[in-house]
Amino acid sequence: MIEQEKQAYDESQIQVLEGLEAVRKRPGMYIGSTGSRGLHHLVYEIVDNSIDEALQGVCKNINVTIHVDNSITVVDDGRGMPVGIHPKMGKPTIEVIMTVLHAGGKFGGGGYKVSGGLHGVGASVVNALSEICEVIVTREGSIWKQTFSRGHVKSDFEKIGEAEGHGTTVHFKPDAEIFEELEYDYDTLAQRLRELAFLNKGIKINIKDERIDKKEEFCYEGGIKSFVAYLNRNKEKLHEEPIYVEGQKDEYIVEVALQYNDGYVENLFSFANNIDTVEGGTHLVGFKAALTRVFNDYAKKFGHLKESDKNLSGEDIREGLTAVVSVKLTDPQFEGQTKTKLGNTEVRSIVDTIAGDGISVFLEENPAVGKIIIDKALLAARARDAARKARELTRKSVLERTSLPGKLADCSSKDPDECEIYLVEGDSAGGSAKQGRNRRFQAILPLRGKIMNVEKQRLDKILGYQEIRSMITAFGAGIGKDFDVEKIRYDRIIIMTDADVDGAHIRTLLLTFFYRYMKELVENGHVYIAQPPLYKISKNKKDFYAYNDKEKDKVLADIGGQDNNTVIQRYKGLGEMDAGQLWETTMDPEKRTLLQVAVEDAMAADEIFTILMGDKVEPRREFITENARKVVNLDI
Ligand code: 28F
Repeated sequence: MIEQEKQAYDESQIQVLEGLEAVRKRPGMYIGSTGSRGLHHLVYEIVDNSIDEALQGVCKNINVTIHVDNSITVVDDGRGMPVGIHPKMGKPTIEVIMTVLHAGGKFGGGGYKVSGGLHGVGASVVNALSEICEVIVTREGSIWKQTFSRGHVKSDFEKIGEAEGHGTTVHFKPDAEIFEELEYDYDTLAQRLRELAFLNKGIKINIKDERIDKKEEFCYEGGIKSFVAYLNRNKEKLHEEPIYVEGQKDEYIVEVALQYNDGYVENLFSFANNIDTVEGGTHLVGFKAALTRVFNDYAKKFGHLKESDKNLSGEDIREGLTAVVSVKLTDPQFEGQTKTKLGNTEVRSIVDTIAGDGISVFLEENPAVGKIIIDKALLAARARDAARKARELTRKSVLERTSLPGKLADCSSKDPDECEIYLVEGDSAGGSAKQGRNRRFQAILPLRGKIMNVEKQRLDKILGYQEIRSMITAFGAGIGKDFDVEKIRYDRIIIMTDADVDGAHIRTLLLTFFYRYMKELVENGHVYIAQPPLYKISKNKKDFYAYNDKEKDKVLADIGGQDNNTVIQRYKGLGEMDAGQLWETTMDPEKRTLLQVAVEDAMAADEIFTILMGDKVEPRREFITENARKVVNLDI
């Protein structure tokens, strides 16, 4: 009998080592990447265990500390990990949790595990990928400790003292053998911790950075209602308080919060078990269906819409809407390309019913707010009709092919994969670009004057603008909800503007337009920014180009310093370069550098565009001051 048990123990031991070795061999499989993302993911895995405790109502405080050596400590005041011997494994439960892959799920024993990072793999993965990992548990009057390294036990589980209270502390230092990037970014962690505090009302989450002596506390009694208020903080609100609905059916907890602003974009964010469901899913479908139905019923009932009128479309009703939908369920099914789409079919009707009932009660009780929202949706419907007509015209002209914009110098190749289009500020630079280009695969579209600020206009107005129409027809992929990135005629869309304030402004306007109306263009990495040189340095009939001050100094050093024969020209605009120079410095694929435009996430992008292009001056000043380094010469 004893023999047998011993054998079982050995087998499980072997499995354990194999399990965590697998994690070290292919870390990407467990935490997504070994870059900065994966590094931050380790923190989320540990914090998720604390959040699970909080969701059971037995933990109120979570503290996260970034230490000077970029190690992390997470402390919670939950019950503390169990300190007994694990009955099946015959060793301390803490050791099992820390060294057995997926222990959290497997040993759950009916435990209510709803939290979980994208990969939901738990503390053992963090242990496997850390050079130091220490666990301290306080419960039942004692303090217990065990330490690990790279998945292996380093010191046995032992009692190290006595104390009142209860809770778990995990301290870890990511393994330099595994991670390419070891430095934690305060803002990245703070943003996710703030989000978790919004998504789990009442929990107090502290973050402290000992490297820079910075700290913040996140605690929102209002939960996602506060989240929506926060998302709208830089916008003009149409009603004071966000609408908030919560409800539960069986094991499903549903919360929605929404508030309208005077803008034209919809900002919907959905979460399942605290995971950002970027691809949406059944919870979002249920919410949208409820919103459309309830507002149409309301509009008819109160005479804003006649019985014979056509219904308002979902899109019209969502214009200017900021909303958060959050569901918690025991067995979430994640689907989609990035496993961020909630698939549970039963969730659709549950959210539909709870959200629908709640919102109609709100409207009955707040008819003034209801009217404001309906009025806006009616305007949106009218504008959308006008936009559809305008769009049909643009689409027809695309089909006819005769009417590519007159100013476009198209390329001869028709293979989108090799084609690129330069959007060039001004006719004169446009002229040089046309002369200098490789006409086989490079198209040039000069843009004259200013591009309109699409953040302040509805689509019908935007479509009336010639420069915008030129881009739509040239790209050939439609706009707005018709936009189909597969139809794009150029793989690379390259913005080429002067390196001055106006150039930066035009660039921001174009990026705003692309992000709001051709989002996949940005998301799929089709948008680039050309990098024209800042200086030309000439000496003894030879020309050198420098793209920043540092390079200029290097060039000067390389050519033996500055003397009477040296001429340094600082380019003020593209127009100062002739066709040959423009090709050589900025357009020749062999020599140029392009900056590819990327967006980290929708929430951050919306914030940036709202601040940079919106009406409020104060947040813009703040943003530019705070991000001065990031937005060099992006002067709005
Ligand atoms: C800093 C990171 O990991 N906190 C945790 C608990 C509490 C329990 C627990 C954790 C039970 C069956 C596995 C205590 N008492 N913070 C944390 N706090 N894990 S992790 O249980 C582990 C599971 O198998 C806990 C009663 N039930 C659960």
